Amino acid sequence: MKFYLPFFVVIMMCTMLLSAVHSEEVAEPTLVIEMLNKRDKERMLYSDELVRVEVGDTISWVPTSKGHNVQFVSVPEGVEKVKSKLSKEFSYTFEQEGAYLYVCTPHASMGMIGVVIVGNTPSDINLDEVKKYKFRGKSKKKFKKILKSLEDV
Ligand SMILES: [Cu+2]
Repeated sequence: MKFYLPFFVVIMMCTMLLSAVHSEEVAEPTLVIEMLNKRDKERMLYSDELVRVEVGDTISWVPTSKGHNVQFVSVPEGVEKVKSKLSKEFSYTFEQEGAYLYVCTPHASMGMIGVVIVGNTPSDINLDEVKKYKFRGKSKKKFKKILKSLEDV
């Protein structure tokens, strides 16, 4: 029996390790947003420019077209402004209520921007701050459009 003991210990450790890895697996996304070069007459865009999710929900941005990413530019206090890698899928789980404004780094002035509202009371948190963000180029108009449709979301 003594001979087998280390073997069992190894097996047990492997099992524990495997279950630990398993429990850290990323949850299925609540929502998928595509990063696109073109849709109808529009160029460089996210398939959903304004979405509302709940705390704990996960969004996956998928690189349907290459050369895009996600960069948070205005977020609730205490949240890290993450920046994803170009042409790679990016998943983010929203742990804090509020408004999140993000851009595609290479196309930030070409209208490739998006807003995520987390929870139901964003105006009390940081929406006013998000609204102050200054865009250039085509994104100015796009941002106005997004803010206008905010009332309907
Ligand atoms: Cu882009």
